[in-house]
Amino acid sequence: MVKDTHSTTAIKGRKKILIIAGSDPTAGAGLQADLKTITALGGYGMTAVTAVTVQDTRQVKKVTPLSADLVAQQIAVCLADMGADAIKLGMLATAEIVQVVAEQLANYPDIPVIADPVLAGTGGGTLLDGPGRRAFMDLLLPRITLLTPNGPEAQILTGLSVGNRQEQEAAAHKLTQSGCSVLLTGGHLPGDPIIDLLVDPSGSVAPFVSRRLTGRGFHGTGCTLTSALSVGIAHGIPHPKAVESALAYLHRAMKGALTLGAGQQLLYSRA
Ligand code: PXL
Repeated sequence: MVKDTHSTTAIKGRKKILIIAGSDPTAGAGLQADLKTITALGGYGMTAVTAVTVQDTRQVKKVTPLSADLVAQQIAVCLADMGADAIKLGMLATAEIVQVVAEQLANYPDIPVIADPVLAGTGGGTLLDGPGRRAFMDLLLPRITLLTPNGPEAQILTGLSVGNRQEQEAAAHKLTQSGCSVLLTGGHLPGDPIIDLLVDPSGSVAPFVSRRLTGRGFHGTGCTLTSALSVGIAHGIPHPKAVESALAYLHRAMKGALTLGAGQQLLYSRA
């Protein structure tokens, strides 16, 4: 009898995560960073590509969104055939893509959604346009389980200034009003240590304190942190513990960062 080598691979304990994000050819950010992180942490990542960027370690040179219909189809086939324990959102590029992502997610209300509101690249370039930002707030935010903005992103999404710890907390509270938990990272605020704040819709606030790592600038920190979080949440780990583990992974990847190009360093960690 011929042994079936295709259908027997168990993924017991290995969580499936659908990544909906853009491509970064340096593989430092975007869906490549997401896949590397999820794989390193023992998950299985699937990808629905939203856009192709052309960038090196210094700057974003070009951004080309895919058609919203193509994005919707990638999501639909993965979820119908394979299912997912969590969905991780990164760069969404346009209002049309935001809308079809919201429509697809509405078919799977029980899957947790962890979202990095990617608005601009670390190397410049608009990664979600103005109408996309409004659609994100109106259509997607209410469906998100945990949102992970940095200071500038929170500032744009709320219209509030995020220049100090009190403002960071106020902006996070405002974002939770649509029902999601928020991890508002503090790396853009001056000083050492960095304080990231986890705020949930009930109003509870948990600070996470880390030493600031210096270097030539790190590419893909938001993608890596959010993907690591999505693995913890796929396992059903409570948010504070998932944040602690994801930050530990992020710091390992920052400490192991590689200097491969002329610009920012690329995060690297095997686990
Ligand atoms: O780090 C945010 C980000 C997300 N996704 C893509 C990117 C970037 C930053 O450059 O290129 C595709």
